[in-house]
Amino acid sequence: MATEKILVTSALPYANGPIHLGHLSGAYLPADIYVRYQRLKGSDIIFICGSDEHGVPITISADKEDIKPQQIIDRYHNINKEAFKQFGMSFDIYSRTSLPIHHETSKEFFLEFYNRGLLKEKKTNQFYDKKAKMFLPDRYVEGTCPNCGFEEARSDECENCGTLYDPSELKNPISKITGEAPVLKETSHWFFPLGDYQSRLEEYINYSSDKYGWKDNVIQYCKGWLKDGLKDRAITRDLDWGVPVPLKGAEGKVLYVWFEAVLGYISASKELSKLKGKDDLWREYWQGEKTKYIAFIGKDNVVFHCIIFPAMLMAWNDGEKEKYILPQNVPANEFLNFEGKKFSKSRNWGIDVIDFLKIFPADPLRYTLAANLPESRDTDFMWSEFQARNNNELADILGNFINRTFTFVQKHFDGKVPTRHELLPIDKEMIELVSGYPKKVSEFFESYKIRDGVLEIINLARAGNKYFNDSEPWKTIKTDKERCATTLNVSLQAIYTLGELLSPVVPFSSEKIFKMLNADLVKWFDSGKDNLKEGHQLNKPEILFTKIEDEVIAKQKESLAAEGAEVPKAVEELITYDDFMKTHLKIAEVIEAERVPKSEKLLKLKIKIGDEERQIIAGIAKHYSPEDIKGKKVVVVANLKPAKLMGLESQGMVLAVENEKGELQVLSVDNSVKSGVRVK
Ligand code: B3M
Ligand code: ZN
Repeated sequence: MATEKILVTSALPYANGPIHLGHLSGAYLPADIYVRYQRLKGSDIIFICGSDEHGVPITISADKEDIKPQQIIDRYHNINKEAFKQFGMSFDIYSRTSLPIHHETSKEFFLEFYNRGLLKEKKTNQFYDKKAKMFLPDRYVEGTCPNCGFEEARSDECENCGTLYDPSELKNPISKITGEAPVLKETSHWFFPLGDYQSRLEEYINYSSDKYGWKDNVIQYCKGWLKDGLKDRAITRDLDWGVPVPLKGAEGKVLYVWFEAVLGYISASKELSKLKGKDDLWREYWQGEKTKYIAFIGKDNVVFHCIIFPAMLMAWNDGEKEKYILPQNVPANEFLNFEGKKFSKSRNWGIDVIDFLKIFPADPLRYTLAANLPESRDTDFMWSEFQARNNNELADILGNFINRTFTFVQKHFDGKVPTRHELLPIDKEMIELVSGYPKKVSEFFESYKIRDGVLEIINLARAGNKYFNDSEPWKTIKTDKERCATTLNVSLQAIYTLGELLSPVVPFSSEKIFKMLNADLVKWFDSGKDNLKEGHQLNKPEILFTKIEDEVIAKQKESLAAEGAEVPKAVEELITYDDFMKTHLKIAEVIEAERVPKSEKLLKLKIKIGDEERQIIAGIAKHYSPEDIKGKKVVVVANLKPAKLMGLESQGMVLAVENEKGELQVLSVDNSVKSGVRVK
């Protein structure tokens, strides 16, 4: 059987911020597990990713910080590249769309379509901000959705009801740059005739989803788009950051970021080829008829990967040049939420990968995310689950089985693989179970059920533990050394298999297991056989997983509570006097204060608002000792819904400001003001 050629891409993250755990669950970890598994199988595979460095998300981030887009992309490209590396992503290349090779590739596609007369130039009316003297990209305009009345709709698309409309239909538009009402001004753009590909796309999606088992969520999403009928799509924008439109008279216009970002997969593959010294290598994957192309993405990117990108490739393929293959499968995931809520940068809700890995090793995170991938519905990352999966599954089941076996062999068999003697039914069952595992897990992975595959592997560790217990080697070592040797031999072979099957999931720990086994990995389907020879010398065992203490988790939850609750809203909206009066700000006297145990940030305060006593949990412990704050007259929000912080009820909020050094100062008044007085 010829080795299979596989091309795998993961969505190119925008280089406008650090990636968080949600990104990993969507498009990266499942892809990495799949690719590592395929490599073990012996497949000829390349794994492509890189930063998406154009488009409005980048310019918005640059505007916010008042720096150049280039500085933004340099910063986040490096941060994200490093985060992926520490997380163990095994990309063959992590490229960037600002590279010349990408600009050339994108222009080549545009010009191919343009020269063949495929593109239509159309005059459109676009929002223009007179004060900022610029055309406003979609995301810079907000208004009321003409369909559902949602008030924060974008200029051409409503996030609430999903409707796409013409900007002229948006009600009460406002420029996000100046806050003024923009005017519609004529500009011209090039349109890709997406509608012309409707029936071929339907055929492609029906055929591939049927033949290759596309996920239901993906099919439904595509059908929704196709049902509405595809229309021409503008593939240029008035913007000064991006790939310039390669035509005379098109100054100030760039290619629409999504038109070129998907081509980033191709240009990154070209760069990889250059680095390998074989300039045409990329063609073997992108233009080899027998290659299968799998695109891993999150659900918000489905339309671009299942409809627009395939249509672009079909359009290219209608020409004279060498033809590209289309995605064979697009196993898009749903979203991962964080402790019950959406990840949110502005509300400081969630945790970035780079920060997470400063505190915990990558493998427990990989395992926890893998065991909970949002493959068919949204799932949650919970700190408590992370701790439980690490402590109860990785440390207690897997780590324990391996550690016990190794320690026993060191102690009683000189660290050499013991001889296998007569097999009893219990041994035979275990051997049979182990030998069937590579196939079993492979079936899950091949059908992109990564989560089920991972959970299945941990079942093998469970079975190994049980086998060890039921065989009671600590007894048989005294009564029947041959029996004991057999048990350990079978256990070690199972550990070998486990180490290999786990290698795509927890690669760092798998490497340690193989170091302990003093052995190399074999091809995936050989890993269930007896791979360790009798008498083979093992290395000393090392600890694979350390338990995570309650305090460590409590600290994470606490900083989340403190941050998630206190970040101010970025956009200043005007409110009426009545709105303001809804907030009851009152003077309160702090009568008692103490630290919250196990927390660095929180103080438990007893306060009096007039005659009324209350408890407030305040995130000020780093800046105020209990003595500092006691006796002060502070300003509190008196009608805030009670909330729990570290299990303690907080009945209100103490107001504070941050100075330049990041120190908090509680707002207070002198003693002449009576407690209970309202601030207005
Ligand atoms: N950068 C959107 C995202 O990060 C976009 C993906 C591009 S894939 C070619 O969700
Ligand atoms: Zn709407």
